[in-house]
Amino acid sequence: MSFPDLRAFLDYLEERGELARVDDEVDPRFEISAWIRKTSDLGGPTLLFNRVKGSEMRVAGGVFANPIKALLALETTDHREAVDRFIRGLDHPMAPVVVEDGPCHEVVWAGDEIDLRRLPIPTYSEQDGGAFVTVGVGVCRTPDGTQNAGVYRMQYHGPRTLGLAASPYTDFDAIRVAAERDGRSLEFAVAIGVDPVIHLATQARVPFGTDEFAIAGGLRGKPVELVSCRTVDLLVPATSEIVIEGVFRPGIRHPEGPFGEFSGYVGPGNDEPVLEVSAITTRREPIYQAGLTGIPVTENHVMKGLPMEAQLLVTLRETYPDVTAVSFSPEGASEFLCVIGLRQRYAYQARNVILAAMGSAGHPKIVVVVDDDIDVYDMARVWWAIVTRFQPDRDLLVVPQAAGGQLDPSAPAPFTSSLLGIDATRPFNQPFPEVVRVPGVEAIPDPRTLVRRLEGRV
Ligand SMILES: Cc1cc2nc3c(=O)[nH]c(=O)nc-3n(C[C@H](O)[C@H](O)[C@H](O)COP(=O)(O)O)c2cc1C
Ligand SMILES: [Mn+2]
Repeated sequence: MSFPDLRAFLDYLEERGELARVDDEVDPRFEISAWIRKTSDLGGPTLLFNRVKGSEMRVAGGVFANPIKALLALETTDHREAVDRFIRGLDHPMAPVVVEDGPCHEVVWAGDEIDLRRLPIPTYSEQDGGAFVTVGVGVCRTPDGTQNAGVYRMQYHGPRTLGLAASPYTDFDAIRVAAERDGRSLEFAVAIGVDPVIHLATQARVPFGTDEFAIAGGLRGKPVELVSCRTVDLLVPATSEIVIEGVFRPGIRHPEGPFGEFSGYVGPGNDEPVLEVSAITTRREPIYQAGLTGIPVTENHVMKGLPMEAQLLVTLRETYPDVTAVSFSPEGASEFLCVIGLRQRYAYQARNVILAAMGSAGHPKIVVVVDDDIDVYDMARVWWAIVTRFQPDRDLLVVPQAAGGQLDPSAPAPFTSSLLGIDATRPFNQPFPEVVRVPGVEAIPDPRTLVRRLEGRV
């Protein structure tokens, strides 16, 4: 099975008790984000807002409110299985196919109808500079014509203009900077409300020139269907709920931000490029997809974690096949902290693995390596390994200044950070006390399933 669109995933979540419908009217200014904040903090359901102030459209929020949703997007509830599936998708990309027409063109706004105020674009955090499109899939072309897709926040500036802030680590930024250097305009399209697998595919830190829709195809086991945009030479998922098309003209800037960031702090405002909107198309009765970014855990962290884990595992294994697992846990904002499992084969191997991870495209700030008996997804066990297998004077690596530190308030300068490596593996081939074991734990059922629930209790 694969999800043809966002709606199919929302149905799938509902069947599993992972979706709640909110019938009371909600305000796109802070109220949608307050609901998403609450459900994210409780590990609760995805939300479908049926009545949104000032808009005809429904809004889905918290589609990735907690880590289980990313696993469900890959149709499993097992983290390891989800990573394996992701790696298979990366290994077997499937080129998208172009179809003649698609639901995203059911409604085409013409002339004066093209007005971003008709979209229920939320304002999320108190300190935000305005309303932001936060989980649209932004599509453009590399100079050789390959499509590139990623998620970049876009601020509402006016009825036909949006600002975009992309970090220098993204392919999009490299593409835009090159276009501007050559004095060329850059065509761009944003697809809002897509199959969740497409969202995940955009978050793998894959090499420049990789078509993220092909990775999505590999993940789905079925090519993504794309349709041609109306006013730009780009292809977008045919079943997108809403598509915004436009162009970035060279040299145009407008103040953008501030914005409540994935680090959990307010990110500064800057002069940023501006998208001139040339078309907006939607499905019939479209569902706008909202997404919160803020203190972990939010959907921003959940969308990033799993794809980054799969990609770094593949990258590290090319040199170190003894690496068994990688986690970018939400506790570390899914970017700052990386835990790596290793089946040691020679002395000090963990340290080389730490350096390789520090040099990877995810730019982690803290890298911990543990033996492969430690579950890297279980921070309680990771801490246990650190406190019992790691000696600060012997097993600590500090790299003074390196690229990294994206939106880390402790960083001395933007995109600069010192890096920390923690070798929490047992010294190779040296005596070490045996780990305590309780026989037969594997055979015991989950006692939580045996609890008798009383009506009305959570
Ligand atoms: C919800 C969400 C919001 C994001 N917002 C931004 C953003 O505003 N700017 C940015 O540079 N990256 C942002 N990212 C990360 C990029 O989408 C990610 O690095 C992606 O791989 C970039 O793709 P590219 O390298 O092909 O351009 C966001 C990710 C998520 C999940
Ligand atoms: Mn890319």
